Amino acid sequence: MNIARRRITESTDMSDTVAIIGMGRTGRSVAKFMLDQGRPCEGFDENPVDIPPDLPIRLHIGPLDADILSRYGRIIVSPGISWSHPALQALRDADIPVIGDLEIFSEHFAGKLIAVTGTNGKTTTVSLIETLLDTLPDGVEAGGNIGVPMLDLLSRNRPARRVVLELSSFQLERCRNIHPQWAVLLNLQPDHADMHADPAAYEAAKVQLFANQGKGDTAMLPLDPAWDDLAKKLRARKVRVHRFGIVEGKCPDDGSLVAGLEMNRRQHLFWHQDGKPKRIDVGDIPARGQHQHLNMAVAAQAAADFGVSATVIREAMTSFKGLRHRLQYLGTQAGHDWFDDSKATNPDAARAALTTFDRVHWICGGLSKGLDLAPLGEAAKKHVEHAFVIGSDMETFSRFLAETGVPYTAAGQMRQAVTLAARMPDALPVLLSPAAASQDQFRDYAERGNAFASAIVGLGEQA
Ligand code: UMA
Repeated sequence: MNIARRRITESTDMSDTVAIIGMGRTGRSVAKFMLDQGRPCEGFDENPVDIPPDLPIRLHIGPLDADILSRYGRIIVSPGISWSHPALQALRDADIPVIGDLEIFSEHFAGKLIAVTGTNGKTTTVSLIETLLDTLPDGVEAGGNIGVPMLDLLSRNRPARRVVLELSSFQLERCRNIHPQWAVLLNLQPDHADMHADPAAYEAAKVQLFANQGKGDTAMLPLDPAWDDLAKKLRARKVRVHRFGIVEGKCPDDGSLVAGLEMNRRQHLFWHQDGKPKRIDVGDIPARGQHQHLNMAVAAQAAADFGVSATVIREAMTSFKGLRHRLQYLGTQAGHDWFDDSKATNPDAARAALTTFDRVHWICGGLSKGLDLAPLGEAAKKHVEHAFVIGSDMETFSRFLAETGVPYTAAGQMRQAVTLAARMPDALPVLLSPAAASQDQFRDYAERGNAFASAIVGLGEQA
């Protein structure tokens, strides 16, 4: 198909109209923003959708057609539609720009942008940054992958002057012009392998975060040597580069590590403020897990860089109990402590959760997205007493557990897994940390976590 030629000969002129692909939260937010800007819009979706009556746009339901889309002046696509969808690929092959809402946000936002990406821990970090920066006179608004579509933040009567965005690789890969004043890449683990062409494409999308940074901007990168090259390139562009991570003993004086965890006899979370390290004893932090503490150190550094006082940061860190479905303590029932880490949708997140326990009963499984479970092996062997497998990829998980030598039961459904775990004769905690996506049995990870919690409540009712 020669899209370019068809575009020229096509008689209907849609060059002033915006094509919005995907009419979920993002699509509806883009439509509202564009209509407010006086741009006519039409919506495209491959599934039937309900559009609110205050969004007067023409809808096209059905398979996406690159030829039709190529007639529109701008094509804005939602993050959940694969970048390699044949229609999007055909458009890009014909040099027709396809962008996401982040590109439009970056065109219009004139305030200070703090951007957070990474495979795991984004929402915790963004939520904490939001809490901390909200104590400043201009406050802050949070949006992006965290749930509030980013253009909604600009549609308000008084647009935010400071915004913190949680950005997924899908949002980053369809944007070229993002320019955050403060940006962090938390970590990069294999995930969303099903949605990206290859791991290199996933990494390229995440690194896009820093592409337009320059003098006066801050980039925060993990201490891992894998990021040394990027750090060097950014420094050459006069970007202020912070590294964060875990250090044995005290953090070095030379500024090479600005935030993270000090592993002394007692562990400390630290960040730098006014040129000096500030510390909190990890024992004073209610949230569990080294990975959570690292995210908290990053948030503390962001807050310090934007002028939040050390006292406020300290108060926030020592009262933060963690977010729902992220290693959340649900209480004691049937002689066990129960922890909901339903948000652990990939092996690395589950590994981080397992390592925060000495021994644990582990509820795992779901949609494994083709991810390799092997990196979980050591943690499973060391920390799991017995595993209960749920979800559609039970065979994959069962094979992995058998090969690792971890005793397991194929439970199938959440309620069954909870009932079986409750009957274990010891008093070990029970952890739901699936290492897999939820959409085989649930709408999303939140619904999976809620099903876990209600099954635990059900135990009390049976007793
Ligand atoms: N659709 C198609 N064709 C497809 C796929 C989807 O037409 O091939 C249509 C669907 O029928 C639906 C619409 O696209 O009507 C949905 O678009 P979407 O999946 O982009 O969902 P939104 O409601 O716009 O939500 C998106 C993010 N979703 C994804 O990236 C999958 C939300 O992140 C985000 O909060 C929201 O924008 C606001 O910015 C959620 C998420 O699961 C939390 N993110 C992933 C994650 O965290 O792992 C990346």
